[in-house]
Amino acid sequence: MFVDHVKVYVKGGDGGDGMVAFRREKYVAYGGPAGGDGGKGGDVVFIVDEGLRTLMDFRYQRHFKAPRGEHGGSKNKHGRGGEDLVVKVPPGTVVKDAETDLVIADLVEQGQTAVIAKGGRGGRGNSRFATPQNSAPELSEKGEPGVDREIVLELKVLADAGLVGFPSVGKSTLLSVVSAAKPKIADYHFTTLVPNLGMVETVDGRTFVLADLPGLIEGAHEGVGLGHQFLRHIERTRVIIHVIDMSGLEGRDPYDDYTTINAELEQYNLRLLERPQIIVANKMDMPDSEENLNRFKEKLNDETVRIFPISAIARQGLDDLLFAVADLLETTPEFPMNEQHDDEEHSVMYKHESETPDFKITRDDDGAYVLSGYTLERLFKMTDFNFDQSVRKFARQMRGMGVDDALRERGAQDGDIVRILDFEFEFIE
Ligand SMILES: Nc1nc2c(ncn2[C@@H]2O[C@H](COP(=O)(O)OP(=O)(O)OP(=O)(O)O)[C@@H](O)[C@H]2O)c(=O)[nH]1
Ligand SMILES: [Mg+2]
Repeated sequence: MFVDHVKVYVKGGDGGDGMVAFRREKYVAYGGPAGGDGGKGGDVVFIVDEGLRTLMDFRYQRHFKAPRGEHGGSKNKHGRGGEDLVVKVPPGTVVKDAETDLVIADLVEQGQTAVIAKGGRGGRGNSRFATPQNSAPELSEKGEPGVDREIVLELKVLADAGLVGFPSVGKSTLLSVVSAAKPKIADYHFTTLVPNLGMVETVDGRTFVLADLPGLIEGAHEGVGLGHQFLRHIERTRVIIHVIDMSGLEGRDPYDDYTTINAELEQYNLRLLERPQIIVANKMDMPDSEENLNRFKEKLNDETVRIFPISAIARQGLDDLLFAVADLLETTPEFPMNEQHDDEEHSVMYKHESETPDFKITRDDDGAYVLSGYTLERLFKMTDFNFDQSVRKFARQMRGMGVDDALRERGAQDGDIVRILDFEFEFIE
């Protein structure tokens, strides 16, 4: 089992801005407020799709932004909400916040969804701010910014297909030329000591996980060589790719290899032989291979068994082989596992509301006080500084949050510069 791992940026859509507008009717010079609200920004939503097995798609697309809400209009017309951006993930995907490492969602079951980045709400139009004291407010909110964050997707992967065969037949070489995996390759036996996994993508865009297993020898089922513990890994694969060295360079007969390995699989566990098997005749670039393959076919004497002649080293015959594996995987159900399932907690939705303070004060080199923090910045972004009333409202809200007191405590005095994002103003007592 290995962990597929990818970092992705997600952003919920910003809310649409609220509108400042007034009714204009015939014979009415100056009507009441009529600015509509902005629409809500779309959420970034992840949904489990059983058709996916890997996080491969995320290697090509790493930014996911939901659309923003429409701005409010005049005549109290509300902006339309942005549509949610729905992103498919394979079952078993754990979503973590890249910064805090906290789990945002644990996506297990087909169709399960989780909002990963919420869209901002729409800003309110000026109609909503009308009061008896202020019946014609020149005041509206901008849309709330959508949540944006870097996340890490993790997927624990089990192999779909496993490479089995004698040592040095070229299993690791094959894995290395059909995936990004970099297994150790050498001309001595038992080069591979632990299984390697790689993700394979066929030319027509299908993906599966391929395991390269340590070589098997006679007696493997009884614990000879490295075989035994790794036969367990084959138990979890749905298709077995039986790699045979056709060169005959090691002095063994390819057909004997074939029967010996199958006997091991059978003796280890009867059910292993129930798995569909694909035969790969490797090292076809060597002088005697063609002849050996013909002899192998004669001995096998079974026209229904498909054999894929390849040269892993020369990268020949690979596409057809991969198509066949992908086809077979599509029609092969999962096999029940003999061992217990990993005792991991499943189907729990974790939610961690961060307990960060509303704002933070730091000092810039030039002595300016810098205000930051999600809540405060959000308030700032929602303020339309074109309108005096909005600015005054923002000042009131800051005071309410305790910003003024905190600045005073830090030593701010009349006329000192205070900065929020790229905006500056003076501190006034
Ligand atoms: N001529 C030729 N040599 C190959 C080919 N594929 C692999 N080899 C060579 O065979 C040797 C063994 O290759 P590996 O990929 O390490 O074999 P393995 O099956 O993973 O071996 P173990 O990990 O020991 O079980 C290396 O020297 C490879 O270069 C091929 O298609 N043609
Ligand atoms: Mg190997």
